[in-house]
Amino acid sequence: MPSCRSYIVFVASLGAVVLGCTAARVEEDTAEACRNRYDDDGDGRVDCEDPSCIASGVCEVGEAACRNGLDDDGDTYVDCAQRACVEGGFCDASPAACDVVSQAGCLSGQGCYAVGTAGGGGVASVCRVAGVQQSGACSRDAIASLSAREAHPCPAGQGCASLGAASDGICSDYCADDAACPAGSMCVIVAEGRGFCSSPCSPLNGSGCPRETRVCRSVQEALGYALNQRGAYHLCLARESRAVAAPVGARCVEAPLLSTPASQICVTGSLCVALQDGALCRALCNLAAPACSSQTRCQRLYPDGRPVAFGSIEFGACAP
Ligand SMILES: [Ca+2]
Ligand SMILES: [Ca+2]
Ligand SMILES: [Ca+2]
Repeated sequence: MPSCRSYIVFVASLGAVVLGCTAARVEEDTAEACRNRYDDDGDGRVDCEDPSCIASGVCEVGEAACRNGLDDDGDTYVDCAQRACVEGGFCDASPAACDVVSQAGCLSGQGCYAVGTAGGGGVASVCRVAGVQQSGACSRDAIASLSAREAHPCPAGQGCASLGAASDGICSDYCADDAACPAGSMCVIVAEGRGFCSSPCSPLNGSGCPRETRVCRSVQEALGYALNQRGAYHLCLARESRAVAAPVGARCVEAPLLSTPASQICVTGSLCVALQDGALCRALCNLAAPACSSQTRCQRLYPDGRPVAFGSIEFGACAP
């Protein structure tokens, strides 16, 4: 559809006088005008880029369109997955009674994330624009300083899991039980009713982590996590965190809390086990196929029968 302005030029070249047209104001606020890929009102903004199109019902911007669960402009991006909704301030992070496991309770394009888990206090969650780092690296410090409109690094359904007091973590699936986690992984409960799926990586050699920059670290217990019922779990972590981890033979903390320094958590391939010589990092071994140094042998970690299993492998520790 030609604008009034171009119509004037065309007619004027024929010597015609078109007074009626110069008086008419062309608006860009109807469904038709807001979908024609044309700057109808000549203000430099085309279709849905023009705020006057908000009321047209075909644009994805504005309070109503950004919260209706619909792809109003047909570009496949719904609500807060639409940049205009975020940039318009319609998707600011806000505390919400959303559920991190089911992801119910937030707008499309947002994720439900747990906040303030340190200390195991009440259940707090927030709706925030969802990120794209599927099983990728994340930083708890960086998340804590995000502005209201910035996206969480992790996609909806994942949170930033890290060991001890470390900030560097990995985007990991939220879960309520093991059934929600991939094979070889288990749900590590960190607060009432929710946790993270551990990484299905090998505690012996670290294989199975998504990228070379990750290491597989064993953790026996976290808040509310019972070793004697569930075995050990493992997380893929940034490689840097290995530098400050406790080596085999070092003193360690058997049941690390969120506040436990990484230097007291055992390196990949070992587990903190308290025997007569104290709580030390012990090299793990496969009880069915042991490989220990000559001074040690592969022993069941807990003689009372508590299993330390991961997937189908039951582990022991190389001990004198
Ligand atoms: Ca238009
Ligand atoms: Ca919408
Ligand atoms: Ca859209």
